[in-house]
Amino acid sequence: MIEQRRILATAIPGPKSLALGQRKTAAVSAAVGTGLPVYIEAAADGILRDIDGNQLIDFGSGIAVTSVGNGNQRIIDAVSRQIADFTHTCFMVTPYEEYVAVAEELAALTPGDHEKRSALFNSGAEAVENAIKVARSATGRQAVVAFDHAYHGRTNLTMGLTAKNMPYKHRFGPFASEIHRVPMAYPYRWPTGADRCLEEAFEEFVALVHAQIGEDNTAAVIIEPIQGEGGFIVPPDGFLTKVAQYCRDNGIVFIADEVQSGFCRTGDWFASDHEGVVPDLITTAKGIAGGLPLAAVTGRAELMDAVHVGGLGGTYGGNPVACVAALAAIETMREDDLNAAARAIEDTLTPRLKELADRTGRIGEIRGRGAMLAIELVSDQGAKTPDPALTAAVNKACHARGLVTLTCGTFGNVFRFLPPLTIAPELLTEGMDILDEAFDAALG
Ligand code: PLZ
Repeated sequence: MIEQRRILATAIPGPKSLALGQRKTAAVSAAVGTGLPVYIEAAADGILRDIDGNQLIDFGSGIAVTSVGNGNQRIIDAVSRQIADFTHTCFMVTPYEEYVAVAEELAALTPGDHEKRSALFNSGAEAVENAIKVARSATGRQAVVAFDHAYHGRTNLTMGLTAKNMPYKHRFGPFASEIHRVPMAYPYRWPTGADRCLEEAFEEFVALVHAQIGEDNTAAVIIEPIQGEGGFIVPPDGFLTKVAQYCRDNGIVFIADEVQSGFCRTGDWFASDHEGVVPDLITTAKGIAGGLPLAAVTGRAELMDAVHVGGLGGTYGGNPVACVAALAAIETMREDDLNAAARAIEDTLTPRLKELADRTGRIGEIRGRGAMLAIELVSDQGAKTPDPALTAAVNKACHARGLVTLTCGTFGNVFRFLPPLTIAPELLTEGMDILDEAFDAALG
């Protein structure tokens, strides 16, 4: 077991990581970037240990994946047992219980008490693609509505749904047709002010679908209940409810992409739970299986069963090793009440972020829920001018001090916090001390 403390044994990155970096350059496509190029050899709970003996505090969870803690013992045990039993048959060829058990858990945990079905896949993007396939097949309609600042993946269809050009879409077109974009309810940057955001964003959405697409042509509306890569944008309370109701009234499938926000991250099982929204389809991945590749589409039985037999699948989707990891992760979330843990993380971080905002005057907004929190950095609070340079400098200063941090946002000016939900409180506090230092260093 790795001791839960930060150790700086060398400069970051250290000599062994730098040497591996050279091998990487010679062997791995330059297109695959690395945010903090220390090479990891072991991890436990809130600490990652690199090959130079540095121990870093994990505020990223591998982008919201290792929510149940790095090196979770339940997952190690379940996966070890499963690997010894069998690793693969392909569920479409000869099925196994673990896949069915994950689908049962998804039916029980996702919002709504209607009859549900699931299909399992390997990545978030694949889940999103399949949710769109289900919506189109079930409705016989083609158009899909996505929001400004959305992120849904890097495959062709999901690139089209994703809003941001760099680095996701640049030079990768043409993109799939029948994707329409509408403004996101982004209170901090709503042109007429946060107070008017809810009503006006909803009105614009309705008007746009009516005038430019036609309700009857619209198969699905897809939204992240809290946007992830786009900047941890939280729509005003009531927005998701209104959009979901509008979809219901117009026979449109409402898809919540909870790939990043799901599985206790926000202090609820799903971010949709916060205002009691019941999506028709919900996509999950990341935190579902503690680091093993698994994703799912879960939704109304009449939609999921509308697709012809054999219409959904894939060689590895719902791999048994990934499935037992998911069952172990879900058991951990339930037994150890990781929703409460996520809320406790919010309670620890928020006052520190408020202090930092007051002290520096460079934080335009603190937002998010549970252990999905972010600060938006600006050079001028009045003009709300995004400050991607400061964001990058703070990020770099955190890395140099052994804190693994991530940025995001359409304008590259959002600093996000996604620690494992099991992280020790002392590491959280130490991480916040480092963030303070990093701001001081970056602001000179
Ligand atoms: N939907 C809401 O957040 C993945 C992307 C990192 P995959 N987000 C991290 C990167 O730069 O590639 C994500 C998400 C939401 C879909 C996805 C896609 O999930 O498992 O990366 O395909």
